[in-house]
Amino acid sequence: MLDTPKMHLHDAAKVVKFTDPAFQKLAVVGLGYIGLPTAAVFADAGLNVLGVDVNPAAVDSINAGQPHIVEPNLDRLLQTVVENKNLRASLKAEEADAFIVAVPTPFKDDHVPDLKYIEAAARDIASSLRPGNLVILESTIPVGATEKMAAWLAEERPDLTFPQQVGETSDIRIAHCPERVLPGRILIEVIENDRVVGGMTRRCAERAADLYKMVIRGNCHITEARTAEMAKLTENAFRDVNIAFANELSLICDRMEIDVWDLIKMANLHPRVNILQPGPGVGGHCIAVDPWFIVDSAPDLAKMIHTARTVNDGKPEWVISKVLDAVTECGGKPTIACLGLAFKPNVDDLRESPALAITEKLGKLGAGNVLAVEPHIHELPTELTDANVSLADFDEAIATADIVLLLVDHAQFLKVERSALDGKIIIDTRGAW
Ligand code: SAJ
Repeated sequence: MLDTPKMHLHDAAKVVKFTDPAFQKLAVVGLGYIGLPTAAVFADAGLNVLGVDVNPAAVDSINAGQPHIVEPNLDRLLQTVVENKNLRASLKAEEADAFIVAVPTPFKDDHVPDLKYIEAAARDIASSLRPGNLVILESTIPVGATEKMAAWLAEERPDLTFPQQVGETSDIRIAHCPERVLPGRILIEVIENDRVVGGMTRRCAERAADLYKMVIRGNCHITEARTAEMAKLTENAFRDVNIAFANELSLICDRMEIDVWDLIKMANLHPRVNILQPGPGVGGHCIAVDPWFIVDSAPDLAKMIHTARTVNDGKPEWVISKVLDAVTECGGKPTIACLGLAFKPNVDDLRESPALAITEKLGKLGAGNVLAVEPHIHELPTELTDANVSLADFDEAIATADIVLLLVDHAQFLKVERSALDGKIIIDTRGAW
């Protein structure tokens, strides 16, 4: 279970250890899970922050002091910085001293990264650039994308000089500083974590580090932009490969009639072994996506990274086959309670969620009466209603279910009375019960 963040409203202001008069106004482009907390933390440290987003509903909600995403303590922080006028949201960029771009980088159907949002953001901020400005790209990107952003900016502003043209003497400084925060702990990690700061030149990196030092407690580690790009992808690919190892073990153990969680507990007693946990698959917009950027850059070499993606992406189908075996055992049309839709415990984020995909497929197959329990949402996404899945309350779902499928180990699910599960077929994909 995630720790409850203990952040106080003005923690960010208290950690100011460096103020730089060159940075009075900051524009943050992309107000999602990373951009909005980042903008709020800089605003809380006293900067005049403009948040920019293409979504009018998000802009209106933020200007009313209400986050459009769920993240512990963000609501209180946002309310404070909007009320004290340090943060304002807009559909359009304006002049600023520094710009942070934190827009999504999805991939296309063939797993090729799609930089269209970065290009749009670059072209949007270009008209607001002045000599001396710093532009930081925080989005997770394939290697070389910072240089591409710099090229789009230069194309729009032939009157300014950029690092790729004149090196250290450029009018505009450009750096890549990947975010590394964990959803559910964003307001803590955005301040505590060390940052990898990759500059297109050394001075670019130093200016970017100067900006982050205004709010972070962690250290800034300076490197080249391409190394920073690859570092972020490597961190998530490392985790993906390690989760794939655990997921592969879970299939092997199931066939060999060994309890995989007990096995991992035993193996992890070794001082140099630390196996992660198997689950229904890997979700979220990071670990299930970023390794593909490495595969796309070096398909002939990234064999293990590719295989790990395949193992993790194959796990939902294996879970579905287990449920179908249970349906056959029950006979007729049993009630299947699918517990959890989010991509991991105690968050509301459904992006790339294996739990969602499994529930949808079970509904579509007509395997039974499929109930979804997700305490963090109020309405089912349309793909589930279209698949004849209904949203149910936890107690009601447990009471009526013949098959209980635990997909996400949300705190609420862990508190279930064991006797409530008597006589039901339990498929626990998280090893939580
Ligand atoms: N998972 C398992 N078994 C495990 C651990 C995780 O199946 O033992 C699954 C989760 O259920 C989930 C997925 O993996 O579906 C990813 O969850 P996560 O908690 O490992 O990571 P994210 O996606 O929430 O955040 C990751 C983090 N990266 C690393 O830990 C290397 C975070 O620090 C990054 O900032 C974030 O990606 C990002 O934005 O890239």
